[in-house]
Amino acid sequence: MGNAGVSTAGGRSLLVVANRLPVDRVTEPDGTQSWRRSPGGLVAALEPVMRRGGGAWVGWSGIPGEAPQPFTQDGTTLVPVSLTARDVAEYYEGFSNSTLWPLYHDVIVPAVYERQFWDAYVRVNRRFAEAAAEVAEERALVWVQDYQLQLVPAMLRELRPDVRIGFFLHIPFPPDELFQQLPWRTQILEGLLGADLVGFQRTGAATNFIRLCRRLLGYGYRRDRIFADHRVVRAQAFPISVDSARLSELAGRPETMQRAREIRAELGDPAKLLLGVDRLDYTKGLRHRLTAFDELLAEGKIKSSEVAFVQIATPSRERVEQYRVLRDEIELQIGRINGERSRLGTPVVHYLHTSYSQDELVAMYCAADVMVVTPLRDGMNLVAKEYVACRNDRRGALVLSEFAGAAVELRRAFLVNPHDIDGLKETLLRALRADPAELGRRMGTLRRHVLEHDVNRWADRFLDALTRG
Ligand code: GDG
Repeated sequence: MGNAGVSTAGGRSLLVVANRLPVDRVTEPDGTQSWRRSPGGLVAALEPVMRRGGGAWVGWSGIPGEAPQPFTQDGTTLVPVSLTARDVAEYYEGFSNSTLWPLYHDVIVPAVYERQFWDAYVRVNRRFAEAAAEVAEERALVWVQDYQLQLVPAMLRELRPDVRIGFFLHIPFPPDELFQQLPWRTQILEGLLGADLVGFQRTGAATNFIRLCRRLLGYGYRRDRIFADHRVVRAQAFPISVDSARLSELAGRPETMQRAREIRAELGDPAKLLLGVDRLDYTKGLRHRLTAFDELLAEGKIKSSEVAFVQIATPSRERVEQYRVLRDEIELQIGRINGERSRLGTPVVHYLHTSYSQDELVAMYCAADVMVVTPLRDGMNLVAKEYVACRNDRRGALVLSEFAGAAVELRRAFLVNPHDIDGLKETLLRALRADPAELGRRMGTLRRHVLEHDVNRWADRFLDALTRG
C-alpha cells in the first residue's frame, strides 16, 4: 500500500472525493501563503475520520485557475483539481448552487434550469472522476461526497472497475414530484447508481431515491437494494454527526468557560442569551426566527433589557444572486429590529457576518441559554448536535426545526415548525421559561444520543457497509 492510503477493513485504502479540499489558502500578515483547515459541515464531519489514519483527498482548492501540485497536510495527501473561473460560475455557482441546492431543499427559492450549467456539471464531474481514477490505489474504497459530484460514481466505475465506490449525500434528496422537474433527472440517477452504496441522511431520502429509480429507470428493488442491470446498489440512511468527545472536552476547558462568561459580560449580562449559528443561506430560516423574536419583543412577552440575540451568519456563496438578495433582506430586518427595539448602547440583535474560530464558537455555545436552529429544510444540521455536545452542564435549551434531519434523532429538543410563527414564538417562550430540572432532563437525553452517535460511528458504519458489499 502506498502512502496515499489508509488501511481500512479488508486492507483497502481510502480515497475521498469532494468538491472542496478540506483546506483554504490563507495569506499570513507577513505575506507568506499557507493552507488552513476550512469551516463548514463536510470538513467538520470528515476531518476526524481522515486524522485517524491519513488518507487521500481529491478536491478543488477554492482558487480558480491551474491546480497546485498534490501535497500532504496533517498526514492526508491532498490532490487538487483545477476549476476555471467559468467552471466556478457554471458548475459550482450555477448547476450545484442555483439548480440542485434549491431543488433538493424543497424549492424554497426557484431552481434555475440552464443547459450551459448542466454541460459544465458533466465536464467538471468527469475531471474529478479522472483525477480519482488516476490516484486511487488498486481495489481502493472511494468515497464520493455530496450533490456537486453525483455523476462521479458512474464515470469512475467506467474508468476503474476494480475500486469500490460509496457516495454520501449531505443534503436532502427530494420527493418524486420535485425531482421530476429536473431536465437531467435520469442522468443524475444513473450517475449515482455507479456507486455500490448510496448513503443519505434520512431513511425518507433513501426511499425517495429507490422509488425514483423504479419509476424513471424501471429498476426493481427489495428493501434497500436496487437491481440495476447486472449490479446491486444499496441505498441506506447514515445520519451524520459531530466529533462529540472533542467538542465536549473543548467546552470543559477552564479557558472556554472563562471565555463564555466574558461573552455574556460583553453583551451586558442579559438574563437570557439566544444564539443562532448558520451559513447565511435561505434554507436556514433566519427570517422566520427573527420575525418571531421581534414579535415577542413587540408584544412585551420578552424585554430588550433582559434578552440578547446573537446571530452568527457565516458568509456563503456570495456571488450567487439569491444569496445577495437574502443578505440584504436579513440585514434590513435586523436593522429594523434594532432600530425599534434596542436601547442606547445595547442592540438587542448582535449580527456577525463573519467566520469564527472553533474555540470561539464553542464558547458561544456554552454561553447561550437558547440555541435557535430553524431551517426550512436541512440534510442534518451539525450546529444542533454541536450545541448538545458542548453542554456538559446539561443546561441550555435547543429549539430545533422539524425539517432538519437532526430532528429525527433529537426528539427531546424543543421541536418546532418554523413556518408557524405563532408556534415558533410559543416554543421560544417555553424554552426561555423552562425550569432547570426540565432542561437537565431534556439535555441529558440529547447528550446520551449525541455522545454515543458521533461522527466516528457515522464514518465507521458507512465504511463497514461499503467494505462488506
Ligand atoms: C451541510 C448540510 C449537514 C458555522 N459557522 C462557523 C463554523 N460553522 C460550522 C458549524 C458546523 C458547520 O459549519 C455547519 O454545518 P451545518 O450542518 O449546520 O450546515 P451546512 O453547512 O449547510 O452543511 C447539513 C452538513 O452538510 C453535514 O452533512 O448537516 O444539513 O446542509 O459544523 O460549526 N465553524 C467555524 N466558524 C464559524 O464561524 N469554525
